[in-house]
Parts: sequence; structure tokens; C-alpha cells
Amino acid sequence: METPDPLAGALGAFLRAAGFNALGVLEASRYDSLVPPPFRLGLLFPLARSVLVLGSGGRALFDAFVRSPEASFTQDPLDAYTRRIADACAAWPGMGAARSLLATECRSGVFADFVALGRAAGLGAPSRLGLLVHPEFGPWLSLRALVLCERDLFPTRELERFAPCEGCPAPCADACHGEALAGPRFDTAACLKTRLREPACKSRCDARRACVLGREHGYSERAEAHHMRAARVLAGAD
Ligand code: B12
Ligand code: SF4
Ligand code: SF4
Repeated sequence: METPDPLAGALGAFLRAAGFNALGVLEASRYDSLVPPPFRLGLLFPLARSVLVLGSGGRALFDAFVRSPEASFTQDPLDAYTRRIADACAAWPGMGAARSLLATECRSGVFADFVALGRAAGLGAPSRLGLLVHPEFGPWLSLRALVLCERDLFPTRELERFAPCEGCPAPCADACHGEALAGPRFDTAACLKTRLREPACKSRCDARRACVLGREHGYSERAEAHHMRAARVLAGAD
């Protein structure tokens, strides 16, 4: 195994400058235990020994993206940007053979569960909001891509003692315009239904904005509107 922080050097600096400031590493076997069969390494990349999780907290990613050439693309511009950065990471000297995989990649009708992968890699804990919340960035965390690589990177560990919703008065639930946070589990269907009728939920999520964690890292209005629109398109509502 290598040194504890494999991303302390030039590659880490490159990724952080590109907006990927929340990085984690999974051993190949741990990754395989969390993904459905079409994403397993034996099929996708048998040489892989480690999986790098590219996440981003706060405004860094969108700020870097809007300055990039991909920002003017008409189709999936943020994915195009993410792909370029993840591919550059995969081609980085010292990574060995490597390949990237985006969070939006659907194989045989299923997605790899990036929330589970990010959690296992220590990027956050589950929350009442349904989102994985990060100790610093709170709910303003996205999980965008993986780099499957031959290099044996030192794995990062799950945050076992981070349980932010325990004992929290949950202002997120009070701020929700629907019944999405009324029960013990986030109700995705209730959220989607509300978003279709409630103007306040068109371009922002007030429940997310009310979270006590990472408030100073909240997305800009423009960035949040971009993500909310992208989700509506993906859900077939636009
Ligand atoms: C598909 C998808 C969606 C679809 C889900 C419905 C569908 N038609 O399948 C739609 C377009 C509705 C969606 C919306 C959003 N999504 Co989404 N989504 C995904 C994606 C690409 C795959 C999810 C999946 O199938 N997982 C695998 C299955 C086995 O796990 P599952 O737990 O059963 O999956 C379900 C839930 O994940 C749920 N879901 C998807 N997104 C979200 C977000 C929240 C907050 C919740 C509670 C549930 C949820 O839908 C899945 C299918 O039913 C993931 C990325 C990834 N590859 O994981 C992002 C992802 C889960 N989404 C994310 C986000 C942020 C959102 C939005 C908040 C974005 C926005 N600003 O509008 C919204 C809000 C969702 C809501 N509150 O209803 C983030 C979560 C980050 C985090 N910190 O946890 C992810 C990881 C993408 C990312 N780039 O970071 N999403
Ligand atoms: S988008 Fe609206 S309905 Fe969904 S969780 Fe946020 S505030 Fe609640
Ligand atoms: S406001 Fe509190 S209960 Fe709601 S998601 Fe944030 S930490 Fe959890």
C-alpha cells in the first residue's frame, strides 16, 4: 500500500483546482460489494485495484465549470466537463491503466449507487434530506465520477461516528414545501410530486437550504437552478 494521502501531490492539486475537492478511495473488493453486476470490475476493468471517487463540495465545481469550454455546450455540459477531468485523472502518470465512469452512466437499465460509494469512501453520512451530507459542506455535496485504476491507492474510511441528524431539531423538515421529510425516510415520490406543482421548488430546495450543516457552502442560485433543471429533465418532467 502507498502513503495515506495518495492525492496530496500534483494530481490532488489538479482535481481540486477543477472543483473536485471531496475525494475518496475504495479498495476494488469494497467497490465490487456495493455495485450491481453490470458495474463490477471483472466486467468493466479487471486490472483495477482501487477506485477513486470524485466528489465536490460547495461552489468549487460549478465555479470551475462555468469558466470551462464545456459550459457553452447545449447537451449535458457539466457531464462533458466532468468526463474531461476524470479522463485526465485516469491518464495521469503513475495511475497505471485506468478508466473513468460518470455517475450518470446507466448500464443495463441500472445506475451504480454513488451515495453508497461516497459513504463507504468517507465522504459523508446519510441524512433526513436523503442526501449524503459532508462534515464541512453539509448537503452541498455532489458525487460525479469514479476513476477505476490499476494503482494501489490507500483507501479512505467510512465516517462511522458522524451522525449529524441525531438530536438535530430538523429545520429541514419545517422548511419543506411538501411532505417529503414528514416520515422517517425521505419520500422521493412526495418531493417529485411537490416539485411539479410548487413554484418555490422549481429552481431551489428550501429544505436543503435550511440544513444546519455547511450553510456557507450553499450553491449559488444559478448553480442550484441548473441542478434542479437537470434533475427535472432526467426525471422526464421537463
Ligand atoms: C437517477 C437519479 C435521479 C432521478 C431519480 C428518479 C429516477 N428516475 O430514477 C431524479 C432525476 C429524480 C434525481 C433527482 C435528484 N437527484 Co439524483 N441521482 C440519480 C442517479 C443518477 C442515480 C440514482 C440511482 O439509481 N441509484 C442507484 C439505486 C440502486 O439506489 P437507490 O437509492 O434506490 O436510488 C434511488 C435514489 O437515489 C433516488 N434519488 C436520486 N437522486 C436522489 C436525491 C435525493 C436527495 C434522494 C432522497 C433520492 C434520490 O432515485 C433512485 C431511483 O429511485 C444518482 C447518481 C448515482 N449514480 O448514484 C443521482 C444522485 C443520487 N442525485 C443527487 C441529487 C443531488 C439529486 C437532486 C437533489 C438534484 C437537484 N438539485 O434537483 C434531485 C432531487 C431528488 C429528490 N429529492 O427527489 C445526488 C445526491 C448527492 C448526495 N449528496 O447525496 C446524486 C448522487 C448525483 C450527484 N451528482 O451527486 N436523481
Ligand atoms: S424540493 Fe421542495 S418538496 Fe422537495 S425536499 Fe425540497 S422543499 Fe421539499
Ligand atoms: S437540518 Fe439537521 S436533521 Fe435536517 S438534514 Fe441537516 S443535520 Fe439532518
